[in-house]
Amino acid sequence: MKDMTKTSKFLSLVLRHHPEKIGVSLDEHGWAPVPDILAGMNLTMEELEHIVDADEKRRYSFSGDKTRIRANQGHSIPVDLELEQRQPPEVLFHGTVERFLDPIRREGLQRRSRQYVHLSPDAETAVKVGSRRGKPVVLQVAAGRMARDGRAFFLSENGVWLTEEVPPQYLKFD
Ligand code: HQG
Repeated sequence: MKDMTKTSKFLSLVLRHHPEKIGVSLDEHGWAPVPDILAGMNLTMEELEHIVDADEKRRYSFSGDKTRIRANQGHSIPVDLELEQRQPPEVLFHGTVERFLDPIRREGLQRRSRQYVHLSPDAETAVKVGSRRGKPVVLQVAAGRMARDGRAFFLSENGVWLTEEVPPQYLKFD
């Protein structure tokens, strides 16, 4: 089977940000019809199944009957993933880089182009997230305290914690 990394990245782009690039539309819950993805990306069903199954972060899910596919998190387009609010652990982690620290100290973590701020359940995962942009810096998030203060948390299908913003008073920078 051909190397699917590039194809998987393009699938993320389509399912999270730009379905129109291949003429696909997502429904309100983020689902795209599988036949449209296969045609638009020139893939066989076997290749698409391979991308979904081999993905180390479990970025994608098929519907039960495999007629639809969606990204499990990371969207910039507004979709309702129908996630239930969940009680987070006391501490969550966010991987970032030095150059963002000043604005983060001032404004807290903002979702930027995405629908939510993404938080990791452990420091190792946060290191990987931060490393995408340079030398990683890991911040601790007082998620338990945020939840007690009435802020909503959601857990994506693939284990990423999501929340709308993290004001600076809930962040630990060392
Ligand atoms: C930073 C990947 C300045 C934030 C990952 C981050 C994750 C601020 C960047 C998922 C800021 C946004 C999401 C502020 C936050 N001022 N910078 N106030 N608040 N930032 O890519 O969390 O491989 O949208 O620290 O593994 O890096 O794509 O978010 O550096 O799970 O599946 O602004 O994407 O998953 O960047 O990554 P992103 P993220 P995939």
